[in-house]
Amino acid sequence: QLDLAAVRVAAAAFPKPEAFKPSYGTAGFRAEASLLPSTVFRCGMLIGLKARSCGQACGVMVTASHNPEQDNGLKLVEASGEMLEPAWEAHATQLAQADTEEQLLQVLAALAATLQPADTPGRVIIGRDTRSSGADLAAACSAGVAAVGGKVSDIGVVTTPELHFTVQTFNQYQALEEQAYFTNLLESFRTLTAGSHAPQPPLHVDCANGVGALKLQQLVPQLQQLGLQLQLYNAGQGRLNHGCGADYVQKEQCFPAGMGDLPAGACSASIDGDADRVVFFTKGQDGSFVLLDGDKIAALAAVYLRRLLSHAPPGTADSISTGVVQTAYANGASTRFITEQLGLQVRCTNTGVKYLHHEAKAFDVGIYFESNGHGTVLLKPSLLQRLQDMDENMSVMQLLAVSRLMNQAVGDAISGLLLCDAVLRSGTSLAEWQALYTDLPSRQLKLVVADRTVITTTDAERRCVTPAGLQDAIDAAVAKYDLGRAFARPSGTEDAVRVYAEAGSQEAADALAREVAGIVF
Ligand code: NG1
Ligand code: ZN
Repeated sequence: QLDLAAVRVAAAAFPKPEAFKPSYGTAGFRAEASLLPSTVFRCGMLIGLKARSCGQACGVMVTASHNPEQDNGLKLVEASGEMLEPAWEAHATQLAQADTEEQLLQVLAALAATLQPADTPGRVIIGRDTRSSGADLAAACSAGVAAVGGKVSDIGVVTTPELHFTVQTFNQYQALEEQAYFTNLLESFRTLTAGSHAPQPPLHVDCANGVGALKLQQLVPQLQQLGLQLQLYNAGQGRLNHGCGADYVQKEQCFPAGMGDLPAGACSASIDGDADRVVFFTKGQDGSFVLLDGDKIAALAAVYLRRLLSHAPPGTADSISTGVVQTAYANGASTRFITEQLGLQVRCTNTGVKYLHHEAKAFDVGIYFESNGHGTVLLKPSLLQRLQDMDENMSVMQLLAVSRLMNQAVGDAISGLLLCDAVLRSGTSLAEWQALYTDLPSRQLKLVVADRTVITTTDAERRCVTPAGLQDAIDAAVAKYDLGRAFARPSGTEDAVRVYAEAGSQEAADALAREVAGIVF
């Protein structure tokens, strides 16, 4: 079933750099682009076999998201449009790390034996972001798919969520046109904003000089007709993710390049290099930088969905489970707001969207956002069916529109932008959004240590298991601070340990973070 001789010939064109040991991390593979041809070729073989085995389309996104231009990476996508099942990450790592041709063929043959690829060619939909290394890496990936007898549809430069959406909808409707993605966004946004299409003050968007700029530019005229004026910044002339983008804005807590001069109160947002994250920001009357991060977006979405559900036919809200999924990085004030003020359940998972997505699916309405702005709102198919069977009422139509606007496969910055804009038009002002709760002062530190793997964690990464004594020392430090909370965990994307601390004042949060960093070292 698998022509190993052909694989051997094809693989010879993509040798693995000797010392390179790639592994499938929190968000797929990531490295300096020149290291990656063998990895993407081999992942092409893996996902090609998976597509043949399930007889459906799977996907590959070539991107390194918020990392610098010289890096690249890839994320593998299931036929459902969701991220690769965690159990498969180990296969991808094993294949990517094989040192010799023999090892590579052995791993591949073992995979093929378990997968039993069918006679159908299967299909792999490949997309890439705007990085200059993307086209060659996509071609290497295509060669991998072809080497195992799979068929490729290269859809060129797209956002990460667009690729996920395309895989999901291709398997439903066999359509690959990009217009389907845009039409879905525009039509659901139109329904959500019905009755409020009068021109609003502009929404200023930092596009990180990435693929999001290309896609938003295409949407500008139609959004204008719906009353949304988008003003795009960092829209492709400058360096990707350099001094701009959602990651920079959230981590550095400052205005992105070219946006510091906006007037106080201007509603602004920042997306990342592959447009799967979004955070909002504005300028206070005193000129200060004010961040509305992923936690604030989750809170706004929760307020809005609770309102829509309360206007749905009697009994609907009571029979529906609504929950918010966060990670340990969620500001404690947001968790308290959602549980105490909104009365909704909050669950905490490990860092990484795949964990949040999985947990959110347990609710009828599952809202998940990482603090960095990566997330979405999921509505369970059984709930959608119930809503479709109900009499047409504005709230029911809007709930259905939320499920179409919000990417159901993965976090999507464009969906998030449009949802927040729709809510802001529905009666919650930017000032009210800011005032939902006040963030506890916090501090994040990144420590480069000899071996980050000596730290292992439990309880959604909030407590350390090893090395022995570390957690007791952190507990003792935290106990000294009013409203103190802190944790340390190894990063899944960088060779570093991350420390997070929050406390009653900024000085206290800084001091607690430093104290925990001292313990970790
Ligand atoms: P790591 O490096 O495991 O902390 C980072 C982000 C995650 C997630 C992934 C993937 C923080 C603290 N961590 O993971 O939230 O977005 O990258 O991009 O922001
Ligand atoms: Zn991203």
